[in-house]
Amino acid sequence: MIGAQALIRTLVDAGVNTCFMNPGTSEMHFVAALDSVPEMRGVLALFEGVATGAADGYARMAGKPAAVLLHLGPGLGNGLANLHNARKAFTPVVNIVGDHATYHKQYDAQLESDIETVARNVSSFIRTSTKPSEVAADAAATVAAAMGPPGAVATLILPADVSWSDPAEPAPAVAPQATAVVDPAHVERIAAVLQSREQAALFIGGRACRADGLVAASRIANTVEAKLLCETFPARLERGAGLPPLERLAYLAEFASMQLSGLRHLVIVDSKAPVSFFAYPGKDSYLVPDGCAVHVLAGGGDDGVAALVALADAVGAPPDAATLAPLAPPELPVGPLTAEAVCAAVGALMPEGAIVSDEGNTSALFAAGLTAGSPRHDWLCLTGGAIGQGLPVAIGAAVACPDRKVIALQADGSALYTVQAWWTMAREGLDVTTVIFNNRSYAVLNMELNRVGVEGAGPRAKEMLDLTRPDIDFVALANGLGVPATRATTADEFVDQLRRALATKGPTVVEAIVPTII
Ligand SMILES: Cc1ncc(C[n+]2csc(CCOP(=O)(O)OP(=O)(O)O)c2C)c(N)n1
Repeated sequence: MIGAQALIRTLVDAGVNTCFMNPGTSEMHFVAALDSVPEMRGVLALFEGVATGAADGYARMAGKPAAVLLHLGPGLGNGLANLHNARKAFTPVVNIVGDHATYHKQYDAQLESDIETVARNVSSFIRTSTKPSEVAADAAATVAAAMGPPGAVATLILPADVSWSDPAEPAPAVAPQATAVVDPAHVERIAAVLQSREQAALFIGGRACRADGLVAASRIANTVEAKLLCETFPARLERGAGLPPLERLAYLAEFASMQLSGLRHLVIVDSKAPVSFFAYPGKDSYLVPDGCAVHVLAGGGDDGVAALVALADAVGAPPDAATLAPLAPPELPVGPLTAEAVCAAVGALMPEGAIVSDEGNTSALFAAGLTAGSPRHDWLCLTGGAIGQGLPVAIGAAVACPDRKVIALQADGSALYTVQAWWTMAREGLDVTTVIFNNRSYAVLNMELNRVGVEGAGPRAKEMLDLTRPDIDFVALANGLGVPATRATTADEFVDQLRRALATKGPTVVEAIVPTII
């Protein structure tokens, strides 16, 4: 076996059987080895940010990592923003970056660059494989590092000669570390704090946002009359009918401060104390109110769900004390097409088990409320604030869960960072309906212009936030990339088109022409 074959076989044996890629010359032996290890599914992306975002979406839904294959430093750089989002989501990603052959590096050829420096920004683990006989063990170690806990981006740099040389043989999987059990005495201490009945909130994130964590958290909140909040952009939130509803912390610090005001205790599970997204002149960055004590029940390496269950029992919460949302989808909208009408239609028509990739930005402001009573679904957020994640994450979710409908709620500006994702959806026949909110603007930045204290912004500044001249035709873009698409300008048209898109198995795009909400 050559190194590339042993590497791919090792990945498959460790459960990593999907690789999102955009390869180049230095990765040709990896590509060729796909035919000798047919259990590995290769998925071609036409831009590296699509591949990295897809790996993020895949692992959020599959609960195990995908691999990514990128071409040297420039390829890694192109994929960096979505690796950043994956890092913030604590998503396990096996990030394989091809490099020049070991003996070629000294010549500083055209594509030579410092890959490690680029990788360091997002990776919790970096290894450069130096021998074909070691590449399989390196791969097994990379998978284990990615799994954490918590999950992380682990980077394996793969020189071309390590890939093409023999002898190499597969290595056994390295057992990932178990999550740590939270000390029962710590749970008891926090239970006592909550039983004091001073104003408290549970603030949950990460794995605690899944059904079992939510049920335990809701039992606690109801029993001790605490608030239940989750982080602003959870990686994966299970929600809808039959699950506990909860408030997400608001994006705008002004609103987040209102949600947190008056608290004496904040109990954090698999998240961190809330801070403002950006600094604003004269405003607080740290959002925990003065006089509020922060108690970390469980961190990312701990079993936060088990800790929540233990805490629920410790405060004497009955097993059935959780609040469960009723099935109560909104009415279908009529009249003019607005962002709110789009969200209402999505809430009314969403099928059971849908997966929503939410990069609707300002236009999706109403989506949480209007889908709270929809059938049970998963909600995937923009964890790291680096836009261009929504469509790639939708790809990954659809590859991981081929029997579930994926709905990408997608703002127009953000869509265009990684719009090549539609081609991969078409190529792979992925069951994704993209709803484009075409508000012809970087709307949120218009608001931020005021919030950072700019006064009297002029037309030259506003021009930088405007997406007209020319207007962008998303139907033409989607068609050009192989995805059927329609455009709606009234609520009735949108409802009709969304209904048809959701009834179609395979990728579809519905472009909604909407005014900005700001
Ligand atoms: C990678 C990256 N580049 C730039 C930005 C800055 N940015 C934040 S929001 C935004 C525009 C968003 O516009 P759109 O996606 O159309 O959503 P809208 O604000 O109109 O709802 C930009 C450019 C970012 N967050 N991430």
